Amino acid sequence: QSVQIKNALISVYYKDNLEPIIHELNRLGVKIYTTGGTETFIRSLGVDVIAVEDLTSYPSILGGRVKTLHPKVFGGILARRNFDSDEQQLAQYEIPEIDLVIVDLYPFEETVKSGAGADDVIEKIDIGGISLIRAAAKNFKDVVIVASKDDYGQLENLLTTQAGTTTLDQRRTFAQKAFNISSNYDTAIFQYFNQEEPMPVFKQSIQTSQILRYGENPHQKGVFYGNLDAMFTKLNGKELSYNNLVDVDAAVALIDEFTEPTIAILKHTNACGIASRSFIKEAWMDALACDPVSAFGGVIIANDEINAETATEIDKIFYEVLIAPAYTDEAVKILQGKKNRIILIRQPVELPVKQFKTLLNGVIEQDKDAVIEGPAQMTTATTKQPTEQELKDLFFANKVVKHTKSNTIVFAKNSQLMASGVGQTSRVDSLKQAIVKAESFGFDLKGAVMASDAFFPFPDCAEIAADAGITAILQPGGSIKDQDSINMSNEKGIAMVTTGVRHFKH
Ligand code: 93A
Repeated sequence: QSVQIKNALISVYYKDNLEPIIHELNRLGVKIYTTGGTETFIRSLGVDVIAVEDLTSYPSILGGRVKTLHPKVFGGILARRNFDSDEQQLAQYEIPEIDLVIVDLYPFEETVKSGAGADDVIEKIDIGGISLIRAAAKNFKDVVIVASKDDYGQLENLLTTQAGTTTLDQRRTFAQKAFNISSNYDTAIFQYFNQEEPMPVFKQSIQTSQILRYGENPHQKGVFYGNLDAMFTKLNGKELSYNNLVDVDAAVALIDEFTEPTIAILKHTNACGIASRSFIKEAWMDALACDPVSAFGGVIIANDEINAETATEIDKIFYEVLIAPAYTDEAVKILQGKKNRIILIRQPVELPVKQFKTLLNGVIEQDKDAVIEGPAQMTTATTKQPTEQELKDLFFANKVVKHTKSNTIVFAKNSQLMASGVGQTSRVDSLKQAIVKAESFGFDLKGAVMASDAFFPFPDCAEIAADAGITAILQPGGSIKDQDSINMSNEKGIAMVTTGVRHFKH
């Protein structure tokens, strides 16, 4: 049912961005009730309001601790419209119906973060505001609740396009958001009081949540349980989507393998470009060169500060998310030019060491794959020993393999990804895909190395790789037919090392 907004109650801590809504409400002839500070602000815009004190005939008392907590306020929010006894009582006690509530709560978390003393923090536990939100959300059948500054734009839009009316669906969506806000608010208060160690797996606490625009596809709902604000500072762009989050997770895991300046570009959790260089700009240029086609719309991650010259280059392509530990001021200015691109500063935060996934009628848990084998763990199985450079590149390729979907084949040369074959149902297919990709982007595979996430059951991969120009291969080993692949490598005059560690990623 469509409801016309006639009376609004507005009580906001931060007054910014409210102005257009006030003018719109005023234009629509909506009567506005407000608390003290909000009253002053709205009057300063030249719009008339009714002070809550005049409605309740009570002043704000206890230093503001009790200002809206009164039946004359809550009655008008909670009364069921077209419900005889409720309407009678409203008339009897002279309570106006409130059909729109706008609240911006006391900034509790912000006050905690600012390092304020206990008394200040306690004073910032909002009681009246949270009650207004819960009451209005409970009565969403008749009342619109806007409990976040983020929704001002949407409200303003509704006010203008629907002439002050709202649909039941719209009110229910606002109510859902409002309960998300009130539950997160109370969780933050609980966390402040809670002296116990959080669950060891989730040091960063999964007790906060964020409703996502949708899940993997628009017809799937999605929620993130966790605290993204603890991990990233957003400099630009919209909210991370479900798919963004999945890719950002993969990007973070991959980049953490590298210590020298490195940039990776990911699509659908797989690297489509990565390079390590002495300077971050070179790393970007060589990561992009790997596959500039796939890079479009990707997630980019760097482990070093992004400077202006690197930002200028990155800015030339369309990407979804850029993550780095830092940016120079000039770089930020360049990157902020495109308003939809998400730019994040990554904060050093300890991550869970376990992984979970729902499966059948339960959940499976495992340790994250935290192992990476260096040259010391590589055993040469062939007559030919890999050169120093090949060993270095095998190490590089193995790190990429570990974070790429199985079955995986990765080609690398000079600490640059040349191509990979990802997620194929046979390893030979992955290898062939990698060869085609490398050639299509003009790479000469002569002298490049190859890493495989799992062993070779047949000598075909060694043969095809050697014929394509690969000079050193890394694989875990462990097949009963290992010797066939080793013999093939010897026959072709290339090196093969085994690591003993498989890196499946499904
Ligand atoms: O101290 S409170 O919990 N007691 C109340 O009754 C109450 N009613 C609204 N804080 C209360 N509020 C909060 O006041 C709102 O959530 C908002 O953050 C703030 C707005 O106050 P003012 O309009 O005086 O600036």
